[in-house]
Amino acid sequence: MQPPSRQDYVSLSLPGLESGGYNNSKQWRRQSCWRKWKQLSRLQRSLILCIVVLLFIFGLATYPTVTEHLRGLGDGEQDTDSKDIPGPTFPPLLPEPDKMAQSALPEQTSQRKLSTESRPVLHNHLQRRGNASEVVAENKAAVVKEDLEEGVTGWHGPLVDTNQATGGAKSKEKDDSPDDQEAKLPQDSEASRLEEVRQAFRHAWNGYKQFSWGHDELRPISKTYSEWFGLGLTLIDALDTMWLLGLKEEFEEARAWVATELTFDKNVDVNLFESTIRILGGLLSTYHLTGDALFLDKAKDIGSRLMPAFNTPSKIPYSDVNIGKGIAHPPRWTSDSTLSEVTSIQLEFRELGRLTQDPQYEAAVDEVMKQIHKLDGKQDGLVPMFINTNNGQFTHQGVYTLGARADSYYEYLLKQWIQGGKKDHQLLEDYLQAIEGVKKNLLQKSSPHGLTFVGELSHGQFSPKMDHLVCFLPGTLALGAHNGLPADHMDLAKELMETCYQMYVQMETGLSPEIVHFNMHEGSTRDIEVKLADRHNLLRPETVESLFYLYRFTEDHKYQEWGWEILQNFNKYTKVPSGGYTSINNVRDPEYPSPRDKMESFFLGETLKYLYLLFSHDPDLVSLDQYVFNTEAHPLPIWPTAA
Ligand code: DMJ
Repeated sequence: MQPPSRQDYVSLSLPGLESGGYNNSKQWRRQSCWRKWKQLSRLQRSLILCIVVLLFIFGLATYPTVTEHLRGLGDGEQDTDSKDIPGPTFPPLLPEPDKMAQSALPEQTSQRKLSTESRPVLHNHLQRRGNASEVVAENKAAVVKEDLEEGVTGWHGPLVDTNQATGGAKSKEKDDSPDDQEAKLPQDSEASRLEEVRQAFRHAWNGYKQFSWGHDELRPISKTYSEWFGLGLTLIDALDTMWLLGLKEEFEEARAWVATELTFDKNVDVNLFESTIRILGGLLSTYHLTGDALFLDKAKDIGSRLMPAFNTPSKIPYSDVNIGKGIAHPPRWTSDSTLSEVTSIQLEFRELGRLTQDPQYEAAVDEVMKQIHKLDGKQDGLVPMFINTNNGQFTHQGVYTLGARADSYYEYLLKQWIQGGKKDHQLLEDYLQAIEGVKKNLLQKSSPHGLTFVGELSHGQFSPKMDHLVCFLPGTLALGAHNGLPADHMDLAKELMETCYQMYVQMETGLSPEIVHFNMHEGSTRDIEVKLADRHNLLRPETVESLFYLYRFTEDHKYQEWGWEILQNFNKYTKVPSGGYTSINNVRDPEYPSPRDKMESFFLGETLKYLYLLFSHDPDLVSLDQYVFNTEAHPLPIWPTAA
């Protein structure tokens, strides 16, 4: 058969393409547009120009800074050399839930010293109620309409009278004297606050149980669920929280689901980092707290199924793995992995390696750290946000942040050093250098009140933008100081803790937005600005996490008070009457914070756990000298020092 001749094809003639090709075509289109424009009336032209100008102004007002366009999943970090791994030995198991719940309802609050520090001379949200943005009012109507169309009738703002109960928000309108503080801390405050967290957990759990049992995340407003990996993410993330809170019944029903329903033999793509910190971390931690081998078996299963991620030309892991097929791949649009994601899986895989005595796990994650330790492209210990899985080189160089895509790299440098018995000097050096890098490049003071904050650097240009995610840093700095690192780390931790608290207290709902920008110009009237696109709150844990560390190490009750206020505001603005808590769109509108209809698994895995630990006066309830928390708040044992 003859191949078709050129004439067999249909030929299309387009005006402008026939005689002169692409350039003439463009010219033709330009002329045609211009003719059409001239045919419009003056009014029509003015209207179009107005719309273009408005769109331009709106675009400028909401255009994301340095890293926001790259924003996505998590954070990360770490490094280490292979070590001699001693046979598994465990720190003492914690008491059974019932017993623990009782021992956590004690009487010795008076032994603790009361803070004599006065309150920060800054704003509180009660004083700023009138400042909600006008734009919010416009948005509100649209959202209410949308919710009504979806059949949402149960949402309202306040559910809890913030003036009730002990201490907290009410007294913030004046500076506290020591007497005031004493008044806020009756003998039973610890017990009642712990019970309040348990109630919050039960409420969240009831929503999950009713509407999303066995699925990944609760959508509490629409009373359904969302699936991410299809692995019961919230249930697994919440296991050790239930154990620690003494919620035995809830724990047992969740355990039964893990025993009978949970299977990883599924044709699903999971994100390596997220499934490591939430699932592998959650199972390992629950195994250590309970001694129940079911959780270790499940941890081994998911751990081995994640390993194909490390089969890359560079040994820098891909972001995604199909755990059923054993095939890993990068995201569709790039062969890069996120820095924090490849450097915040080390605590978990190292522990899995120790428990199984299988060297492949630690070797794989150590290799990542070794490569990153050696790479060029860091600035004073600060790392770029992406790394290429083919050639193992940093990409998108010149952008440095402690927020999304880099955060837990710094956290895991310190925590791996602690996990391994403080022997790996390379990890320690990288951590110390990075903190010096933060001080030199990213630390600034706001105006007018001089809040210390951590901004971002993009190709030499400083941006006063700070993610809520950065609020892990006060806790990490305090943990380092507790482990013998320079005392000025603790000073910085306290300053940043104050800033993170102000990110809550200066909002009308008393809840922090996802991102803030700090004013640095003399004459500014307020320290913190929030862009329209950044006003959401996802029920994130970082601030209450740091409050927990700060309280543990200083015993200053003000940190408990701050956490108490935050819990009350979560109850007031994010609790959904039919069950569960929801992330919200607008922390600046106390009348209608606009629910997003999602309860992230970390609200149960992290936020409520850290609040519970913050309100407990028992330093042995997950001792920080025996356990190190992974970046999803799952405690893993600090390895016994080899003899
Ligand atoms: C969690 O999954 C982890 O804390 C992670 O390190 C950062 N993001 C969320 C919580 O905000």
